[in-house]
Amino acid sequence: MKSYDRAEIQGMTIKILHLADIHLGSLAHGKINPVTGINSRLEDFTRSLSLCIDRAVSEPADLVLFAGDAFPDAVPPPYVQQVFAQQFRRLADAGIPTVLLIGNHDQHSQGLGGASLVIYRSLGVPGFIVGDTIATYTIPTRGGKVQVITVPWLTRSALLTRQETQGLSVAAVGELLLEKLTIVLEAEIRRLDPDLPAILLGHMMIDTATYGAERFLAAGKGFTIPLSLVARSEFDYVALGHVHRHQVLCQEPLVVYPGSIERVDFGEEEEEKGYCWVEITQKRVKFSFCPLPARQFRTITVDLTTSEQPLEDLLKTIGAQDIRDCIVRLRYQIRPEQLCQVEQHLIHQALAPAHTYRIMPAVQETSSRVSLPELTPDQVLDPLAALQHYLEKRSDLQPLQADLLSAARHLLEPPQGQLSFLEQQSSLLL
Ligand SMILES: [Mn+2]
Repeated sequence: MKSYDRAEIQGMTIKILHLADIHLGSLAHGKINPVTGINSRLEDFTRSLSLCIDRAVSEPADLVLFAGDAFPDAVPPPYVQQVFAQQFRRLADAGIPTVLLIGNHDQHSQGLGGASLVIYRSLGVPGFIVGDTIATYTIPTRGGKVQVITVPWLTRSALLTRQETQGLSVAAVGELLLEKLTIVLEAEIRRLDPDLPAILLGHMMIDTATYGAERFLAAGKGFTIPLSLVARSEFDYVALGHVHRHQVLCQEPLVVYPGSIERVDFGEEEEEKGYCWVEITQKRVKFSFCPLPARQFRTITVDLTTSEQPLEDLLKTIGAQDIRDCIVRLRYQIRPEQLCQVEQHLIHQALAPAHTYRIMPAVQETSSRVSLPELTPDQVLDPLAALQHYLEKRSDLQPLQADLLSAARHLLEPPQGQLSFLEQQSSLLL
């Protein structure tokens, strides 16, 4: 752990709120709130975000670090932009310095069209910094000065020229990108004032992280950064974004993903949601994860194929779950002949306490497929033998069996000296 000798720093504490992956405007699994006319999921995400801002304002925090992915994409509709601005404006009003980092979802087509958050720089919001490049900021706060290195989501166009990547495989480009990042980051680290606290704020995929839904959400394929590149003794805290599952990757220094503030999809069903509260005092970093009351997701899975009374069993399974106000998906396996026993309106009734739900029946296929005898390297079937085997199993084709076989023979084994039908076709192609 670093120690700070300057008198001005001794005894001071910098209180930081670190949040990430807001994804405001993810409307999946929502419904229109009849009272407000707003999608209930936007209200959920807004509530979680406002709880973060409430904490920052009431403590107050000396610095707020947002580690990227404000919206599902770089072109959020105005009413979603407005909600985001309304919340973050409260930080500006309270005089709390804030860094908004650019995540992969905030970038418009490989960074060419700017990013959704750059408007805050254009507006000149007091105390707001937009991190869309690798840069170091020395930020004066009520708790003293702090240095923040911003590393936004990196695309190859951020660090490499077209000539450098021409003809290279994706993996080779990734390696080159990592090489460049190492050099650029090293330069920033060497310029740090060792007497001031230093934080790395990055939107990135660290190689040791475990992840869920964002693997599928990622707009572009990114590359993975080794933990050793960011877990440097020069940093007091490494504030990350991108992975939606909260996790601490390293204790010394603390390398932390706060995770998303609301569940974005079922991939995050089991994850706790929240933000991080960090206090940096001379020689010491105090860290805590603060859970948020994010809406619950619930998957109910039941196999009814062996059930004597499928409807009763299904309703019993649903009844045993606490689904009130949850986003529910019900998956059940069933045989076709059981379908008439399952009254849909009763399932809907049972699921009514849920916030929203999806019913996903999987009807088990009963028509047995024609199976071929087990094939080994020694035992192979030529096409005619395979056809013969198939026709034997297909009683409905019995009357045609002889004709089909002779037609096949004609196709595959032409009279001496002639090309087969298949050979004729392939010679035409050549
Ligand atoms: Mn991301």
